[in-house]
Amino acid sequence: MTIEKKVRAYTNIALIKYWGKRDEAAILPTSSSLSLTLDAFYTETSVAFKEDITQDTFYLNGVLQNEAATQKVSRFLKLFREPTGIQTPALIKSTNFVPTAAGLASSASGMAALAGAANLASGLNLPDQELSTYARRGSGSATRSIYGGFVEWQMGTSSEDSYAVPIDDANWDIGMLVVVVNSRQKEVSSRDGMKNTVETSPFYAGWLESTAKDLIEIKKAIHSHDFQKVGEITESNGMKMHGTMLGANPPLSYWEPYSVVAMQLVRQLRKEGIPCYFTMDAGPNVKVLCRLSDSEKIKARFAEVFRTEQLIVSRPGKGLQIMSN
Ligand code: 2P0
Repeated sequence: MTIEKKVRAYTNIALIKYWGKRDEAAILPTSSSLSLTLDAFYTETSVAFKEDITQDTFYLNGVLQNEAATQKVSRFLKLFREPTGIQTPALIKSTNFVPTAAGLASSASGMAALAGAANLASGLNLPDQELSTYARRGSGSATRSIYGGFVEWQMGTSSEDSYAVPIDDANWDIGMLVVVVNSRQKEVSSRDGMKNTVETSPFYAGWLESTAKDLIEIKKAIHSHDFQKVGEITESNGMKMHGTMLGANPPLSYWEPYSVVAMQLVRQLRKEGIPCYFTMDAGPNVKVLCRLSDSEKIKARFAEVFRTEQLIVSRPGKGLQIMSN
């Protein structure tokens, strides 16, 4: 008998970015990072070890997945099988809850939900901090999705101490507008993009030095609820990460024309006295950090340029949730 519980994990957006590994296999980062968990985008996953199936079987959004996708899950489940001795095949059911047309299916929420469900089903019952090191082995950004609000992923010194730490519950008039510029699958995965950047960008040493300072400053700003400072550091840190990519060989850029349009609109809104700041990840979409109380006003201005289905406002999200079946 295994306990089949659904676990929900929310995605997160980094304000201080993770962009590079020092150990590819263990997914150990070259720097610490810090994110905001969002409640508008999440994944729900259940894992059940079953005697009546012959091999691991993975359904995503109700669709049986092929061997490659299933193998990725099986590789991850090995982390839970090894310490428990469980050999039984697993039935994994996962659903991504992403507003229509957003195309923001995320490895952060996906791997964090899988880690949470496997933790219950295997009976390993790791505490959250240790569970975050397991989620990390699936995908770096998943480390941070174990917790809600502002979360730091400490780079650590080894696989055991490279984990997430909750910093603040973000329950102080913080929100994010996600501007979906393009929901197509990206051409260069973040895994490949960051590897190439670490190996070839002459700006990388400067990035490491600068992001370490940004992390210290943003934590101070979060603790004093200084929204402007949090926003300024976020915008600057994201741009510096994209700067390292432009310096890579071959150069890498995830921006599209409408990404720049969105960034310019953020700057214009600031000129008009509405505090908001942008960040971008390994794709063309723009995330606007704002006061939750300003979010509808900001969304209305973006709606003059973008379709409303491209604009999703989110509040801060919670940590892993065990759902009642
Ligand atoms: C982040 N990104 O901190 C950064 C900023 C994208 C840009 O984490 O190779 O899917 O699985 O560890 O976590 C996206 O990379 O990469 C990411 P892997 P992941 O959110």
